[in-house]
Amino acid sequence: MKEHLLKILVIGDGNVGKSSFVHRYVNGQFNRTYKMTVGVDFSVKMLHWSDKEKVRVQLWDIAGQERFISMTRIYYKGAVGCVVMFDVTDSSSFLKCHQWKQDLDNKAMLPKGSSIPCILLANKSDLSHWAVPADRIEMFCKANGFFTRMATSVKDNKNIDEAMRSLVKEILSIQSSLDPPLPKTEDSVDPEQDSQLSNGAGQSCC
Ligand SMILES: Nc1nc2c(ncn2[C@@H]2O[C@H](COP(=O)(O)OP(=O)(O)OP(=O)(O)O)[C@@H](O)[C@H]2O)c(=O)[nH]1
Ligand SMILES: [Mg+2]
Repeated sequence: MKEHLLKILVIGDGNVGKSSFVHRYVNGQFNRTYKMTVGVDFSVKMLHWSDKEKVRVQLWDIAGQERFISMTRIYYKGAVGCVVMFDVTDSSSFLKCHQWKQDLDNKAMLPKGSSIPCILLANKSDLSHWAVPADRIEMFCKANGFFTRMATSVKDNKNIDEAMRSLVKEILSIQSSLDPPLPKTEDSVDPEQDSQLSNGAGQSCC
């Protein structure tokens, strides 16, 4: 069984729902009261990704309040994926995503220098008074190098697992394209070629 350890950052302005997102994803719970993150919080979730692979998702929930910004960027190093989140009812948190993404691209990159895969999450989609139109979110996502975007509601448990699964899938696909191929020996067997050995590995199971 192969185990992947993925350091994933969760960034965005204060009060957008980052800690709530992590808490929902890891513990399946939602809390209405706001408790500001100071510095960074860590959480881990283990995924049984396939018959042959486990993924240890290590989430770094970074404080979004302005006063912590100078100290939190040091935590970006070694990250292989990122969630950038804003609150759909707060247009300034959406505008700030540009800065969050630029900062990320300056401070964290993949071994060959390309930017780390990043998903844009429009959170609090359960609230009716959206301040950012969906077409603007889509344009921003394409123009700023996010591989995709999703509307989430931590409160209603909407698209939480889906967003993380999509990010993990993207990270693993990038990592496998960066890995040097193993040298083939005379008697090595390619499971893709051998239908008797093929067991559907690669499909997500959770
Ligand atoms: N209606 C609604 N409220 C949410 C949602 N997600 C989070 N909240 C609320 O938003 C507030 C802020 O959530 P947090 O998760 O603490 O925000 P944060 O982004 O971690 O903030 P910082 O730690 O300061 O960076 C809390 O009161 C949550 O209950 C959501 O999807 N819908
Ligand atoms: Mg927080």
